[in-house]
Parts: sequence; structure tokens; C-alpha cells
Amino acid sequence: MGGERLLNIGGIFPIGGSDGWQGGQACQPAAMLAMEDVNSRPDLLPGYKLNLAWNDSLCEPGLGAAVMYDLLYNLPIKLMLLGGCSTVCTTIGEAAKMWNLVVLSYGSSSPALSDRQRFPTFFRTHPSATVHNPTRIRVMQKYNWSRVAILQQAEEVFISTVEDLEVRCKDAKIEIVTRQSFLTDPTDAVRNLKRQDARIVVGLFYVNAARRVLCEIYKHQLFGKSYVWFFIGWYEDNWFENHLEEENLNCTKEQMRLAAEGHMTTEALMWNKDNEKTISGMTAGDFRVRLNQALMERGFENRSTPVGYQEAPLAYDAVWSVALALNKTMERLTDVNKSIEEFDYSNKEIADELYKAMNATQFLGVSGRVAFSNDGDRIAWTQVEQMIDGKYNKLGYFDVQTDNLTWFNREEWIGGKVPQDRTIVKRQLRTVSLGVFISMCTISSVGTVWALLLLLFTFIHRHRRLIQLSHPACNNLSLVGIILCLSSIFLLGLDGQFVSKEQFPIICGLRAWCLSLGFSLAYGAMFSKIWRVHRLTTKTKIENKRVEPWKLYVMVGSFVVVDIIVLSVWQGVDPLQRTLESFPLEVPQNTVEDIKIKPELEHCESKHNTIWLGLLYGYKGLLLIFGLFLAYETRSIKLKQINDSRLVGMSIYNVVVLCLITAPVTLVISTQQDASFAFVSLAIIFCCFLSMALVFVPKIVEVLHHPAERTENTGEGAPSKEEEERYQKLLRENEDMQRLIAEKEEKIRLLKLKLQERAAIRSREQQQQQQQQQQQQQQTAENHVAGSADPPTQQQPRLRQGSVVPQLATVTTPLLTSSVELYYGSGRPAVRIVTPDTSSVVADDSMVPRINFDISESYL
Ligand code: ABU
Repeated sequence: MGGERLLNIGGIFPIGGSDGWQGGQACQPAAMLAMEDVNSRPDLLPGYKLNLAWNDSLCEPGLGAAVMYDLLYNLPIKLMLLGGCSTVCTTIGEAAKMWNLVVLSYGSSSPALSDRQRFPTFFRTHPSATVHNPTRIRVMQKYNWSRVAILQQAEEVFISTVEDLEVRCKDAKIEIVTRQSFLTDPTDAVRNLKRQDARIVVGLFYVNAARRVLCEIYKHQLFGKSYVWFFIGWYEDNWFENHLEEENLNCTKEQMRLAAEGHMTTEALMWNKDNEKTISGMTAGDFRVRLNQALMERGFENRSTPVGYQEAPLAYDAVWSVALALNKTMERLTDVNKSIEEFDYSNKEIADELYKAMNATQFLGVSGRVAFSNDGDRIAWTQVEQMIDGKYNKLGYFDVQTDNLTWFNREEWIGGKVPQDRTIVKRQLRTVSLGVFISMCTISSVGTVWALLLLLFTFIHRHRRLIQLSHPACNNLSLVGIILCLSSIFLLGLDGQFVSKEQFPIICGLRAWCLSLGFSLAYGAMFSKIWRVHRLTTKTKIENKRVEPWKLYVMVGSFVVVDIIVLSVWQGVDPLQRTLESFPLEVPQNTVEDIKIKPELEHCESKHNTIWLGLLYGYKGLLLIFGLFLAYETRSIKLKQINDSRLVGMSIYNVVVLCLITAPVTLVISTQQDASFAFVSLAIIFCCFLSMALVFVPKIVEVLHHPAERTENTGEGAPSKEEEERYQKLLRENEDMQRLIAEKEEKIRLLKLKLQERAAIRSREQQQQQQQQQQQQQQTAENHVAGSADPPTQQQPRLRQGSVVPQLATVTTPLLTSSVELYYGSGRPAVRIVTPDTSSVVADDSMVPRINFDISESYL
């Protein structure tokens, strides 16, 4: 250095370390080049040489502060500080004011550093990161992207950049759909972006975090034709392929390349793009050659640029700024007979002069025109680049001062189409498929025609006793209800494909009315029949058993009236409206378009749907349960007045079971329109068809078997109650008598056997008597011959087979196989049993057990 005095400045360079920005790798050699050039200029700092004492901060704020204290607390006194990396400059920039030191940063982009209150002596040749934001907004507007997301590393530099971006997006009416941040691991943040359907994403992070993000982008498939990522442009070239193993990244180079393809970058112009000579006498190109040479000397290969290569001109120009500011300060101090050597950390006067000189510094550097705003920020152009086939292509420049975008139209998009800022969602109404609708409507129509034919059948054969005793009015009401229920199937299938959303509420109302009234008529008629049967069989007094037909109509009518009241109030107070249920987005098949389908399903609902449905279902549910009870109670009763009560009971079972199954199942499958419609329709169809079959098929069969049978009981109407009861009584008595006669027949059979045995014995006895008489006569003759004879004995009258005695009574029953005749002869009762083989046996009461006949009038 000869006899020249030294002007000392301190330098803090982030070179080593693994986090943040290690731009000192290229910036420190660039600064040393500037030191050489400054010191070789005789017109600059005459009599002095600039000396740079520096150390590595690893881009860690704590270590950066330690390096600063080391520089300040060790002689010589430093006139200014050079710093790089926002995190370190935030620490030293805030502290430097305490030492009256101007800090000039060549590598800090944090917008927070533009706060003059907090950093009153801070300047930078590096533009603030906020210069990217107008450029980003301009590019977004160019492609009509109005919905973007932000992913940021949790560092102040990026937080303050995002805050500025949010304000600008709001002004430009660009929606920020989500803002995700991460400290070290971006996995969750990237996953959230996908969940939020982010398509255009601004990513703000240091390069090592950028590699982690890119790997996650690959894993979550957030790249390709549907996505655009905006990264920071100051990463070194091939940043996405470097250090993958060192940083334990779980992605291959090929995967990283795939994920990086098509992304855009914005960066402040850090290299003078005009080939003009700068303050050092070099063009930017000359500087690049010298820098490359210097880097090669430090072991960096020509092809792989070290971190900070982009910012190297800023470091070079920063040293020139310091030299120019010191030069100017020296001139000013000379004017007031002072020397810059008088500076110490408490000399506010010289410090102010240094600040003013730096603030006024303007020159053409290798990074472009160097000038500082009132906030100490560098004013610069920004450039936009896009990665195409693994290389950055320049797309254009943006001058924020003139709001001028120079665009080269070199952008390329995968698939040849500009990506959309959101998934285009096409709403698709889920409607009942035509096949199902037509099938159900056809079956329902057949059922309706069948019900109408049954009404006709009932009318034609209304005079038949068979029809009269089945309560035809109830049957007719039931058929009308069935027709209404079947019609509701058609209404249930009428959805958005057939009716407009304005007409839909009308269909909703019609469905409720049709089904509710149909149920009340069809089920109510069956219920009233079974209720009548129950009344007839459970009441003891005749008058209580009498159920007038009008009571049945009143019963069905009251069910209908309750329906009308509930439905009218429902419709008046809280009418059914069309509501839409949305389902998760679906990817459409057979289309290359970047769209998704949003399925929607129409429902009929009112505000207090649960209350209304609860009311209606509760009341009808009670009817079902009560009907089930009545049907069970009267299961074995057969009444002449209602000849089809058992079949009606079976119909009720059928309706109850189907309703119990249908209600919960439809709740479960309500989101599947086809299944739900088919299930409800089939339940209605099954109920209606089975009820019609059970009640009417036996009648039709009967009529077919006896087609010629004329009207029974014409003009007489249905039998009276008394007749009915007499008929029942006679039936019971007939059963008792048949049982009794069967017993008697058995006894008679036994008796007949006994009598036959007796007759045989008697016949033998007579033969013996005759023999004895003959012997006696012989003996008498012999005795007469001998001279003596006994007086004749009086013979007792006996009943013999075929003998004639006064007949008391004859009991003959049509069901008997024998008849029994009672006689009284010789003062003793006798019985003659006449058997079918015409033989008769006569016995007196000594021969047979006593037979008790309960001879009532009805037998006579
Ligand atoms: N261009 C590098 C900026 C680094 C930083 O702001 O920390």
C-alpha cells in the first residue's frame, strides 16, 4: 500500500452454512474485484486506499452480529459496513445506528429494511423484494389470473414481501385463495395448497427450502399443464438439481426437473443489460469475464455458477458506492477543515456527512444505474423468466416506474393452453335416469288402469252378495287412494330434467298432497274395515256391535281432513322449496378439458322440514301401528258382514312392513337418485298391487266360477244384526250337537254289539228251554203214565226283536247314521235303534246304559 493511509470498511459475507442465502460465494470475489478497481483509481480517495476487513456470517443473524462486534471492537475503526443476506442485515442494520455507522447491503431483499425508523443508516444496492410484486401482478393480469395462492418460508424477508403482495393483489382485485407458510418442512403447506385447489402459486423461500418445496410439488402432483409457480429469480441456475443428496431430498433429479418445468421467475435486473461502459470503465460483459476468472481461481468451475452470482454486480457496485460516498465526504470535510480520519463511532457529524454522501450517490454501475430512494432502496427493472426444457428463457422486462411491460411472447405452456387460475367447475344435476323413470311410470300406469277396472268390476257386480258383504264403498275409497299413490310415482320422478326450478316447488307440493291423501284413502279404508271387524267381535252388547256404515266414511273422511289441515298449514306457513345438495367434485371421464363436475341433487324441503314430516309421519305411523294391532286381533275372525276382513288384515300387514322398510332405507340411499326413486316407487307399487290382489282377486275368481249367479238378497240388503246373531248362535249349537251325536253314535255302536251278543245268548237259552220242555213233556208223559203232573207257570212279557210296543218318540237327525226310537212297554222304557242296514235292535233299559237325550224344540 506504499505510504498511503487506509480507509477501513467492514464486510460481512454469507458464504458457508446451509440455510438462507450463501451469496457471499460470488459476492465476496466481486467485492474484492471492486476493491482492486477502486484502489487503482488515482482520482478516487486520493492519498488513501480502501481496505476491506470481512468475515463469514453463514447467513445466520447471531453469527452475523458476532462478526459485526468483532469488526467494530477491533481496530482499525471501520467507516462503513457491507452486508449481505436479509436476516443478518436486519440485525446489523438495526444495531449500526448505535455506532453511527452506515450499512450498505449488496444482498438483502427484505422489504422490512426499507423502514427508515428502524434502519435509519441502511442502504442497499440490492432491490427490495417488493419490486417483484408489481411485476407478478402485471403478469397475472396479462393471463387473466384473478385467483392466486401464496406459499412462503417463515422469515421476515418473505413475510414482509407477502404483506406488500397482498395489498397490491387487493388493489388489482386478485383473490388470494390461501396463504401457507412453513418453517422448515413444506409438506403440509403444499398439501393444503392442493386441498384449496390452488393453481397459480407465488412461492417465496430461500433456495434450499425451494428444493424441498419442489420435491413436495412433485409428490403432490402440483405441476404440469394446470399449475403455474412463481419462484424468486435469484436462485443459481440448476438450483433444482443441486445438493439433493446433501439435503436428504427424497426426489430424483428427473422428478425435480419435471416439477420445475414451466415455472416462472421474477427478479430485479442485477446486470446492466446495455453494453455501455460503467464507472469502472468496464461493461457488464467485461465484468462477467473478470468475475468468472476470479471464481475459477477460487475453484468454481465455469459451468456451475456459485450462489450469489446474480448479485455479484450488486456487491461490485456496493464497493464503488462506498468509495464514492467516502470520496464525497472527504471533499466536504476538507471544506470544513476536517478529516475523515477523525471519525469514530461517536462522531455524529462525520456520520451524517457519510449518510448524506451515500444518499446522493448516483453512478452507472455494472448492475445498472445505481441510485437510492429516500428509503435507501435501489430502483431497478425486473425481468420475468420461464423454465422451458430445463432452461430459463427470458419472457420480458417490467419497469415499475413507467409501468411498462416489455414482452417477448416466448412463453410455452404444456398442452399449448394457458393454465386456468382455478378448476372450472361445471354443475351437473343428478336426475333420475330415463329408463328407471319410464319403467316405474309404466308399472304405475298399469296399476292405475287395473284399479280403474276394479272400480268398474265393483260397480258391475254391486248387487252380488259377495260384493255387498265386502263393504264396496270402502273398497272403492281404497282404490281411489291406490290411484293417487300410484300417480305420486310419476310426480316423484319429475325432477330438473323435466321441470324448471321455478316449477319445482309446485311438484314438491303435489307430491306431498298426492301421497298423503292417497295413503289416507287407501290405508284408511282398510283400517276402517278392520276396525269394524274388531268392534263386531269384541263388544258384548248388540247395540255396541252395531257400526253404521256412515261411521266408516266419517273415519276415512277424518283421516283425509287431518291430512288436508296439516298439508294446508304446511304449505301456507312454510311451503316446500327446491333445495340443492352438493357432492364432492368429480373428474369427468373422456375429456381433456381441465374441468371438474359438481354433482347436485334436488330436494323438496321447507325451513322446518323435520317438524312437518314428524307431524305427518307420526300421525300416519300411529295409524299403521294401530292397524297392525287390529289386524292381529281379528286374524282368525270370519264375519258374514265383511267377508274379506282376513285379506284386508293381510294387506295391512303388507303396508306396515313395507312402510317400515322403506322409510329407513330411503334415508340411507337418499343421495342416490335412481336407487331412491326406484325403491320408493317399488314400495308403493308393491303395496298397491298386493292390496288390490288380496282384496279383489278372490272376488274375481268367485265371479268367474259363478258367472250366471244372479243377485242375492235383492232388495233385502245386508242381513240385520239379529239375523246375524241368530245365525252365529245356530252355528255354535249345530257344532255342539254334532259333537254330542258323534258321542251317542259311538255308544250306540257299542250297544248294538252288546245286543247282538245278548240275542245270540237268548237264542241259545230258548233252544235249551225248548229242549228242556221237550224233555219235561216227555217226562210228564212218562209221569202221566206214571199218574202225577205240575200246574203250568205264568210267563213274563219280554221285548223281543220286532215286537210291537207303544212308541213314545223317535229321534232322527239328518246327520245320524242311525235313528233311535223310544218305547214304553210293560211299564218299562225300551229303545229301538234303526241302523242303516235296516235291521233294528230292540233293547230295554236293563240291557243298555241309560241314555240321556236333551230333547229341545230345535230337534223337533
Ligand atoms: N438476492 C438475494 C437476497 C437474499 C436475502 O434477501 O436474504
